[in-house]
Amino acid sequence: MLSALCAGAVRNMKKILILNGPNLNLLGKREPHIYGSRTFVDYLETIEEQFPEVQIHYFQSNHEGELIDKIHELGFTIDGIVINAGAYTHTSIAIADALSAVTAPTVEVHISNVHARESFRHHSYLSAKCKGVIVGLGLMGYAMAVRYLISEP
Ligand code: CA2
Repeated sequence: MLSALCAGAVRNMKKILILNGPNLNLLGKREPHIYGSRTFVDYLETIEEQFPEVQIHYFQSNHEGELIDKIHELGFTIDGIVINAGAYTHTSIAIADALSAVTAPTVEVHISNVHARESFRHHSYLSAKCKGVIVGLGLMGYAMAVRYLISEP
């Protein structure tokens, strides 16, 4: 009985996919002046504490196809996607197409203020497929995106 109740509660939890692209596995280990000194796995614990009512799925890959496969795998069943596609943001029509194909609403996040950096970082192929974009607010941008996505009816 109790396990049936627990299973029901888990089924009713909102589910969010956080997707990080290439080189974001180096967060906290290199270039702290740009990306801060915290690892993402450490920050993920903060997000999970902040949103105990949300099931967070986290996936990081340095490979475009793996990111697309994960969007296909979860993008029809979850409540939202938070994506920082790293440098693929500025190059990948394929990831943009995958986001268009699935039903989950998406928020694009960038840790750094891409508009204050090199001009090749100013254009995103993904933004037009997203509900919104959060740039330059550090890791907090991910929590803000989750907050928005779980507030969606
Ligand atoms: O600001 C962001 O979040 C970016 O998506 C980060 C990407 C960059 O290509 C985008 O233009 C903006 C790069 C991620 C590299 O991450 C590192 C983290 C630590 C050390 C080295 C790279």
